[in-house]
Amino acid sequence: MSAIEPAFVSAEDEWSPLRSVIVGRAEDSAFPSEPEHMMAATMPSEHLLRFKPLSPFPPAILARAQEELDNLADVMRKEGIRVYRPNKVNWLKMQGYTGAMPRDGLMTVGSALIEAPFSWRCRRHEITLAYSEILSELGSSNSGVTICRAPLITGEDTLYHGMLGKSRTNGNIPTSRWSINNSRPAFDAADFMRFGKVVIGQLSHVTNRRGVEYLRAVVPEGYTVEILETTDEHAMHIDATLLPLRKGLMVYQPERVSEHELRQHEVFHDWELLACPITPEPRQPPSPPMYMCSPWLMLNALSLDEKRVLVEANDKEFAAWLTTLGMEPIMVPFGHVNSIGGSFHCATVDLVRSGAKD
Ligand code: ABU
Repeated sequence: MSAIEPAFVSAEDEWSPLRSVIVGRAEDSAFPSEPEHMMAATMPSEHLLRFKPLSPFPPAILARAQEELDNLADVMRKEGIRVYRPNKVNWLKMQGYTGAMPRDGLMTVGSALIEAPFSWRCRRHEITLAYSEILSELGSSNSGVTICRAPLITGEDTLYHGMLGKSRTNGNIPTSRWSINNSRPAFDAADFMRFGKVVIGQLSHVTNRRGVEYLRAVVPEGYTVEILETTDEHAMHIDATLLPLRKGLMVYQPERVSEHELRQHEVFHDWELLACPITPEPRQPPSPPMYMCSPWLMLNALSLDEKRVLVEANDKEFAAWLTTLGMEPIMVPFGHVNSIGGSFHCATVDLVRSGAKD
């Protein structure tokens, strides 16, 4: 399939036909080794009991997750999409986390591929270790691609200093709702989404104001970055809060953001904005445990184009509702990838979405 789409980067939105993509890999993924208060801030509290820092995820889950990712890559290839895979890395040995969630660390904006200046220390080398070859190939493709590597952190990283993962107060005045300070730029790419020339994002436990300023400085000319006010106390990644299905139609998670707030952003003025009416049931062990994510992960679907959308095989009620909106869900098993930290949107990076219709 590699002849179909040349090595290239070009994406302006989340719904134009997907032509080229990175699909992650799960082998040797390990529980992230961040301080407990950081992990606690970013996930439902019941998950902490199952969390085992500095250990591999259960091998049986990783093996199934790898099968699911390989299957996803095959599904994409059969659709004529060019698929890149990261290097295999022993994340436990490297004290890292995973190669299964490339969306957190890489973001395409127009013809730029931007590396996230991760907050989590265990992710600092993730892009170099797993994606260097992909970045080299794309960067040397002579097709105007800009590869924007994250700034190196020199000296002590003080991002967590003074933060306890809860609202800090100074008298009665809250000074921060987040677990990171502003001592350096930090963001995860999954805290942002493309809506044409406007990138919409959120502040979170991994994305700070300096990170947003940094992103504004590195996006190609003509793009702007706007920040949504969310009400998500565990905020980390916007891609289970917003699900744009096609131009002019977006589903949102009403416990995390309001229609009123979305309407403050010019880009959504003429959009149909639908609060997701399906309330997901928390998934419990033994069918694989969700170690880090909320049940709203069903919104972490991935559009292949303005009709076809990848939905987790168990999310049948959600898929049926999407069908009433004129979408054509493609049901793909992904529960073991969900278990280690994300779904289809998290596990991929759009490299090319072409505005041309088939
Ligand atoms: N990495 C996406 C997680 C989103 C959620 O747990 O809702």
